Amino acid sequence: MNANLYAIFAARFPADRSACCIETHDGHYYSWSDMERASAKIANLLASLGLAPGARVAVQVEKSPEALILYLATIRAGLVYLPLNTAYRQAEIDYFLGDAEPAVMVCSPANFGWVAQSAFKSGTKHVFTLGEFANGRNSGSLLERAAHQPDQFETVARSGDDLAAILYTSGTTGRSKGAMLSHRNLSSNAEVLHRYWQWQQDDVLLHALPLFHVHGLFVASHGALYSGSKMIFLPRFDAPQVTQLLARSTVFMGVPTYYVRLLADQRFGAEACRNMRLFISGSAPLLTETFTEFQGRTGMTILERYGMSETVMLTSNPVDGERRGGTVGPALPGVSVRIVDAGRNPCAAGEIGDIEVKGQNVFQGYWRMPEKTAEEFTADGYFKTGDVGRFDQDGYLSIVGRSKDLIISGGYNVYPKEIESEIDDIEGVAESAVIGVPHADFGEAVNAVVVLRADARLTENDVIQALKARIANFKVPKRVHFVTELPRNTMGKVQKNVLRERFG
Ligand code: MLC
Ligand code: AMP
Repeated sequence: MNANLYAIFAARFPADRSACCIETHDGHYYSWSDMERASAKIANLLASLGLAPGARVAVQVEKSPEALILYLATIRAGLVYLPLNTAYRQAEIDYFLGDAEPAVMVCSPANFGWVAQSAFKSGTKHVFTLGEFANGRNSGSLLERAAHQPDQFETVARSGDDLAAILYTSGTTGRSKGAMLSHRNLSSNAEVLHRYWQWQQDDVLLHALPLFHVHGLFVASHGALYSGSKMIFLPRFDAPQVTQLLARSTVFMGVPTYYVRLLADQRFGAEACRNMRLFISGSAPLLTETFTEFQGRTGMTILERYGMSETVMLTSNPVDGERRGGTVGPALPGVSVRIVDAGRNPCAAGEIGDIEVKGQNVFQGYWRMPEKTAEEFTADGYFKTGDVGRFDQDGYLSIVGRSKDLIISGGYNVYPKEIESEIDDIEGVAESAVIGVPHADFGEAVNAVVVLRADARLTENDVIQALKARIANFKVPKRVHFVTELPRNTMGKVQKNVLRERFG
């Protein structure tokens, strides 16, 4: 049997291919047959480039049904999909292109000039654009090129272990690492979630998440594709629009910020949710206050689950059975999750330790980093998540912290080390420390604490503007605090807890 993820989805598409697969916020409909034909055309175009098996297709485009079709076409053609956050700036893109050496890069028309330059410099031969261009001219349009291709394509045979996607996740030390996910990693997780969350073909998913991370692409889109269910696509999360469209939906997924923003609108309540079956939250901790307020306002209980780029989904609260606030539920069927202490001994229920995981969902390793990969796995094959938690007596997991120095802001991961090196490169900065502080909307906000050189005259705004030119906006500190020295322990390590207490 062909283990290609696309073949697995296609075998489950509704028998009536004229049914709606995607409806957009502005009233366009894409049938299942449109998805098949349009992905065949793009797959034919990609195949015509004569790429080696396993070649990477890097994509940094705005969200649209065509972006999802491009993803499906890439998988269908047996190539490896590499999605990139639209917020990434040139220096970040240069790094990904240099590290992943994609054969193809697809970007937004507005970025074509600089992206093409970066791509050609790093040896990427094919650069296409996808999306609308303000002044009508669109060099390298992928859709124009694909329009002349046949609308039938035989999905390339892949084994379960072949790579389907690489997702870059930032490293606690140094640069980002590409997590390599196989067709089986993705299909096994889609299948488990389909059953566990009781997806039905007549479910309607309101899709408001970005398409370049696990949550929007592999959890939300895969859920609907695997179940043959319709999606209502929003280009981005917008609370009033979501409130209005929930009446025609049955499933919604979001990061905790989405729920905080929905609740901030007094018009949001039980009436808006009258048709809803399931609200799912993940990517960052959902505060118990949000969980409880949501229950009070809507009569519905948010289902919280836990996952990461390297492992897709690990645990989830149940659909039937108790959904416990402050927990991410039990391990999913077929996924083995354990907690170990500092001596690597298993922890008893109630004891806090490191969370480790094993299963078909766990990735194939970091792209071209065999040593780093080896470090992150135990001798008996468990992946060290870098999260810290405890199981209760009933096997429900609570995440209580992280052993990795990571900030999660509005569901996006920010690694302090990366921001600190960017700040330290600014003329006049002696040293810096980056911390996460509680934030009502984003959960955590990035803050920087900076020590200037004796003669430097930098302001908070100078630091912020310098960073905005180099790194994605969501990584830029919301506040910059100046101090004369950083607090250190006897080993010389910066005491971030002291800084968090002072500035949080
Ligand atoms: C935008 N900004 C952010 C931000 N998003 N700053 C910090 N954290 C964020 N998450 C910046 C903007 O660039 C802008 O900067 C300012 O904050 C205000 O923007 P906004 O208009 O309020 O932001 P908005 O466009 O509404 O975006 C917020 C958001 C978005 C929450 C809707 O960030 C979002 O969709 N997050 C979802 C992330 C996600 O999909 N995570 C899944 C990862 S997968 P300025 O300077 O211009 O004012 C994963 C695995 C798993 O973790 O388990 O799922
Ligand atoms: P990413 O690398 O973007 O895939 O982010 C994965 C990280 O997000 C995990 O290692 C966790 O730290 C965090 N995460 C995901 N889901 C949850 C959740 N429900 N609660 C708390 N943290 C979460």
